[in-house]
Amino acid sequence: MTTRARYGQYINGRWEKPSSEQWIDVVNPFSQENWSQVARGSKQDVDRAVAAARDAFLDGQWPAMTATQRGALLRSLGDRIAEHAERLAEVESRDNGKLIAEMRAQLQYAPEWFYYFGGLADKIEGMVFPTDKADMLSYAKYEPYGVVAAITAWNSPLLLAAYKLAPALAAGNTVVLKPSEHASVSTMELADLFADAGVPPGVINVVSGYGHEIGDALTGHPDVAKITFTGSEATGKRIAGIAARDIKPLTLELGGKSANIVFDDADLDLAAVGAVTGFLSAGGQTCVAGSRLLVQNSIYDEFVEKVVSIAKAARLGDPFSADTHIGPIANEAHFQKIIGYFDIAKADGADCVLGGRVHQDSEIKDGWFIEPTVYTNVDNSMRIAQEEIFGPVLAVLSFETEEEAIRIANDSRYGLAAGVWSKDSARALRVADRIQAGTVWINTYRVVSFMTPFGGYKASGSGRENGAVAIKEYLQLKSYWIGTSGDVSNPFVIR
Ligand code: TXE
Repeated sequence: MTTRARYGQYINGRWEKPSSEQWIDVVNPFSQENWSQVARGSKQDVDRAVAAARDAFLDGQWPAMTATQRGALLRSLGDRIAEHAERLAEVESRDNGKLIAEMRAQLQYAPEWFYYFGGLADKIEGMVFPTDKADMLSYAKYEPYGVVAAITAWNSPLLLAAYKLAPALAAGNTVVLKPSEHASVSTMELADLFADAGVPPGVINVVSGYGHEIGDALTGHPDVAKITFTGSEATGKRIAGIAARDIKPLTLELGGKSANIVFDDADLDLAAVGAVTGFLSAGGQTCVAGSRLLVQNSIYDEFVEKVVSIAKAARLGDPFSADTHIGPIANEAHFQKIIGYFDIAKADGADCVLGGRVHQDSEIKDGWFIEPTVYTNVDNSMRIAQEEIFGPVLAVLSFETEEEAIRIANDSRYGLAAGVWSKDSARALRVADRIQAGTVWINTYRVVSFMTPFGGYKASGSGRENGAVAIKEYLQLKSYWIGTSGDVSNPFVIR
């Protein structure tokens, strides 16, 4: 895989050095080698990127394109991503330590966002209203906002970028995209494909750098008209403060503490795999992690045993090896955060029945590895049941009745997703209806699609990504009145 020693920032269709002339080392979480550098962006770089996006929105090739031409351009970008999927997946694995199998699946899937929203670009229909006023015509049409600031997290950089870029561009906006400082390279490699796909200069700009150094400059920039963000609740709140101050529309996806509920009438073998999917896929570094497992009392011991026996067999190792189930934690700060929860769980009185420690293995010399960890006898008020750990850590709770399961599941500040396992479909639907979450999976877990809306209730976020509704996040409605009678006789009374 060929990568560059240094990645500048992609502004107005050109690669530019950061004005600070400073760089951030890119670390491989498995080998802990520095393998590249990305620009440490500054306010000046953000200002240049936003100016390029503003100019591209107002004038030139982009606003001159029809929606049909924009759609074709998006499909062409999807094709370029499909051609380079393997290489982009390798870059992501090297950058964030997630399994090559996972990143390959994501990159092979990402083009669908560009095909789907490319197809939608020229199907954004306005409306004509009936009117109670004689000699008036009233209609409305959707218009793009202008410059969109799109900020992504390190766990799935390009899939998250696709969630944002495809609808934002289909709607006719221009974009300044900022990947996480922990995994920027794949987004930079993506930028290399823009010109070839026919994206005019300035329509998509990519700036890199530390969120705490350039985040406010980007979200608070007066020429940024809309913000879309995936990341932590703390950063989401900060951005929401800026959006409130500046009256900017906002789409937020902030992770969660999703409940995976297993009833005693479930197919327990299937549910056990679902429970492991919930907390171990992507090493738990996924916003939809089913990190709270709620198990009905009558099957509690039997079910925990099943989950532990699958989790115990998970192989930790090189994310590029086909045998590996769990790769390293993506970065050192995050590794330390997860480890911190072991003491918290102990102090709160949870029982650790698996893991609870850093993984030691003579074959893995470096790498930030944490063993699959399962806590039982967890009370929902404990911090491991309330806080997003974002690692391979499961809190198992018990419940007696349906009512109790619903109460515990909803006793969370978050509401991104949930799972319900039961062979009784009436029960499963009844419970799903009462769960306060943006997605509920029944007898399955961690399924997403470009066609199905995704987003959070409560502190998990606002707005929706994916599905046709997502394009509305990037559009505003303009109403028109046309007087056909020529009567403007009384200027002092509303008509
Ligand atoms: O998030 P941050 P981090 C959760 C997870 C994880 C925790 C911290 O619990 O342990 O967040 O991860 C940019 N203005 N999730 O530190 O800081 C930053 O540069 C604008 C859940 O990586 O929120 C990066 O591009 N932007 C999540 C992005 O925000 C700012 C996925 C996310 O980083 C900024 C990842 C600012 N002031 C972590 N400060 C999910 N929803 O799936 C930082 N950023």
